[in-house]
Amino acid sequence: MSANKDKPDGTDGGLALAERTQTKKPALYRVIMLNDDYTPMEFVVLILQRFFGHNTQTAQKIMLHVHQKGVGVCGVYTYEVAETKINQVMTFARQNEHPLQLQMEKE
Ligand code: TYC
Repeated sequence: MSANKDKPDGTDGGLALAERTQTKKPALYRVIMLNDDYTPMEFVVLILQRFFGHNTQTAQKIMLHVHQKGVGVCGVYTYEVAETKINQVMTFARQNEHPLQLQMEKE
């Protein structure tokens, strides 16, 4: 069976669907963080470390990017993982009474 690596779109360009191994890659989604005037910078850095696995230096860089540009990417995931992370972070932010907003965006 083809490994489906013959063409950049992941198809092999010729074999019938039933004859080839189905290895279609899942769609990916960016988790986007939005700036606001109230959420403390340290809280945003903590979120980026705890929920998105960034080290302190990268987390500070992403936080400052969002603070200055208004929006930034926390990470890229499958739909279900992105949705779960957004729900977990928004819940944690609300528990701490911060208005932090995250959104999902297809890659
Ligand atoms: N702008 C916030 C402040 O000055 C910090 C902040 C950064 C808030 C990123 C949200 O997604 C955010 N305290």
